[in-house]
Parts: sequence; structure tokens; C-alpha cells
Amino acid sequence: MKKAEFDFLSYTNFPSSLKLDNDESTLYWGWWQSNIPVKLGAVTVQVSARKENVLPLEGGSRVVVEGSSDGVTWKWLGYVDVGVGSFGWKTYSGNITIPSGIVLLRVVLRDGAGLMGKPAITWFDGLRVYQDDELIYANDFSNWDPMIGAGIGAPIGGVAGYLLKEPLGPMVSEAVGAVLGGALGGGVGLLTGMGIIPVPQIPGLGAAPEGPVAPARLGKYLITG
Ligand SMILES: [Ca+2]
Repeated sequence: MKKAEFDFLSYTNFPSSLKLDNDESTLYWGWWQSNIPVKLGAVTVQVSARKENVLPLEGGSRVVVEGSSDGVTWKWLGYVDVGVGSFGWKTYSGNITIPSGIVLLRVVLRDGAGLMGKPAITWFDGLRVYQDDELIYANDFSNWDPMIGAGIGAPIGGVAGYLLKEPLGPMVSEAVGAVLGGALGGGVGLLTGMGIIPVPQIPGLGAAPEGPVAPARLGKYLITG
């Protein structure tokens, strides 16, 4: 089975990473973002990755980069190798040449092949694409939904705690509860207000897209650098 999900337990950029899981003998295009505008020249692609049990098959895990002149047909431009085997979080980067006529970029995060019962798992985080020292694309694979839930929940919990404890405890703990709840909720509110851009939804299972591909469906909440 091949699956893509957010992982809140392992990441380099809070609060989550993208985790690709593959126990099949074929490579897994677990996530991609199409239609990133690009110019003639070169781009630098950088990503943090961690991997487990990636089989030495067709290069294993990588960031594949494709280009297009029209957003319909895509051609292979190069890749950044994340490799095979097992290894902890590390930053990988590489330069990709953008030939004449290419105006759009597609970045694919690929998990290598695995075995039944011993899946190849690759975590990706902190994806960055630079051109001429300018950041042209960033994704921290942040799923803020649970965080926002916590942010809303905290002040409500704080108020509830205050009301409930009013007849029971000393004044100071009620005040501390309210302040903590407010700080938590406020912190999340501040973060989400600091420049949210849509994050592409994780595509479902499947092989590499062929022919016309719509830009990744847009979900919510990504904090960009
Ligand atoms: Ca992250």
C-alpha cells in the first residue's frame, strides 16, 4: 500500500512533515506541485528528508523536477537524490538547469520501493526552490488544523476552568489558567496570521500523472518562509 500523510511526530519545521509510505516494489510519486513559474537559467531545490528501508531500486527516494512550456506536457529536467536505505533528518540540495522555453516547474516528492511488512518510508519537510537567490516556492507541509483546534480550545478551556474553579481554588490559579489559555490561542492566531498561503492537498494513491494535470488541489494553512 502507498500512502501520504502529515506526521506530527517527526519534522524539521513545526508542526508536521510529509510522510510517504510504500510497501510495494514500485516507486511512489507521493506528492507533487505543478505550475511553479520559472525563468530561463537554473534553480536550486532544497529539502529536508529522513528515510527508512528504502530499497536500492531506480535511485530510491528523490525530488524529481520537471518543466513545461504550457502546463500540459511535462519533461524531465533532473532530480535531487535523497537516496536509499535508512538515514535520519538531513538537508539535500541540488541545482537544476531550466532550458529555453520552460516557464513552469513541477516538483515531485518520490518515495522509493519497499517490501511488504517493511515499508520504505520517506519524510520530507522544508521544501524550498530558489532562482537567482530568490525564493520562488516553499512548503513546510504544515497541517495547522489540529493546532487551530487547540488554539480555539485553549481559551475556551481557560474560561471554563476559571468559571468552574471560581468557587473552589485560590484566585491566582484561575488567573494563570486564563493567561495560559489566552497565550496559546493568541500564539496560534498570530502564527496563522503571519502569511498563510494555501498548501496543496496530498494527492491520493496513483502513478505519475500523465497529460494535463491540474495544479494540486488547494487546501488550507501553510506558513511560508
Ligand atoms: Ca513541516
